Amino acid sequence: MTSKNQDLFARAQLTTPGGVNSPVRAFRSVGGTPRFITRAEGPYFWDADDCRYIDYIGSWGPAIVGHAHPEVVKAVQQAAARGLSFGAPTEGEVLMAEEICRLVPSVEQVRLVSSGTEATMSALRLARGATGRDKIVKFEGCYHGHADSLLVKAGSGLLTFGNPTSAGVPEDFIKHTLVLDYNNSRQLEETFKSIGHDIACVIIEPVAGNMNLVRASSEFLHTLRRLCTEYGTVLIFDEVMSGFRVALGGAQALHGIRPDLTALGKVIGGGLPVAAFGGRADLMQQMAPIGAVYQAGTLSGNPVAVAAGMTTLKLIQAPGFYDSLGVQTTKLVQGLTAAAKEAGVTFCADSVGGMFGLYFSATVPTTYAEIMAGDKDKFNLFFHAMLDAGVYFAPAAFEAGFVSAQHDDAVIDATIAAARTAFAQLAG
Ligand code: KE4
Repeated sequence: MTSKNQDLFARAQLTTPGGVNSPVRAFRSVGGTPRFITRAEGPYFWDADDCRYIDYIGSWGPAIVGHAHPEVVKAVQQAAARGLSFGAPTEGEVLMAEEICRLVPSVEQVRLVSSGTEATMSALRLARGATGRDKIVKFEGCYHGHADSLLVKAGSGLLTFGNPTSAGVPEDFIKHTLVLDYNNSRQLEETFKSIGHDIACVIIEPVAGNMNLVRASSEFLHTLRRLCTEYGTVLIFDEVMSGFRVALGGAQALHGIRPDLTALGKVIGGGLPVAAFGGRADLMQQMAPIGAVYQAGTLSGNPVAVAAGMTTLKLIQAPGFYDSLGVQTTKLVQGLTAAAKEAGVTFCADSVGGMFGLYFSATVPTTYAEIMAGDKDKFNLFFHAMLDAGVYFAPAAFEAGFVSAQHDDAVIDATIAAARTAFAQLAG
């Protein structure tokens, strides 16, 4: 008898490419049948066969306070009862803009949009409009959403599919996009020395989460900041994933670096579509309707989505929220590392705040090349062993994982117990 997941997946593929609305969900990197989720609560979600999983995706970051948090659900219900969307400004958008500017000091002005792709695409356009330059720099393994000029050797889904450059992106659209090596300061210096005055912006994930988790070294980020300042290049921190995930003020707070623009998403929507881009007021003032750089969105600042985001932003400011999130995430990665060592499996793990990386390699990778040298087949075997045990990690070796405030000791201990068995199977 087929499972309901299999039936749904077969049906889905008749009407939707790959049967999914975002490629990574299709399990093509790990194989097997995607789980169709019916409900979620706290650290758990359930699939169409009513199997329960400990969820380490958290909707790829947004579910930081846990799924279906009563206060978030109530705020959404109350907002929805007042109307879903008006296409006109609301007080909620003012409150959210003020909150983002207060929590992320480098953001002096901010524009709300509906996805991380919109946020980075708009920040890029602003940087080009403000500088009058065309060239942009990104880093191999970093993913910034699917805007054409950024879909070049992207990480995330594309890397997972081993398809470093998307079809359908004209050569003309990417000829201004330079892809450098993450954590390579020497290459950065050389590049700026040769074409620095032609570079409109550099966009970076200050904690990379789309080639798996890879930390940018503080030296690398400070070099980047120095060079952008020296050459009048706009420094864009893509904190769609790391913002409010690695710390309340994002990775920029951890490194004490003030980017010129920041892209945000995920957590600020609490699971509903809210993203944002913002930064120096002199740059943001160049945005329509007061400036020459155009950007717009029917559902930008949507009142129901903003209600979910504002409630989430309130909850993450509870005393000790990030201390506890960091402790739980550290317990997870240390427990997994110990379990792998007991079984004699080559494995290591790392975490920053509430996000983590799992690596089937001897040392924690610091570059894209080191990530690619990891044992992807071992990851896939581990993924399925854990899935069968009711633990849902990212269905791809090149993704980060996420812990919520609801992943308590019992949840972490259950995960590690399942991992002991999974690692023993791998070693066998
Ligand atoms: P969205 O357009 O998917 O909302 O955001 C794009 C984006 C931009 N910047 C960073 C740093 C991101 O991580 C993302 C999206 N992250 C992926 C996770 N690998 C979303 C999951 C998916 O593509 O389904």
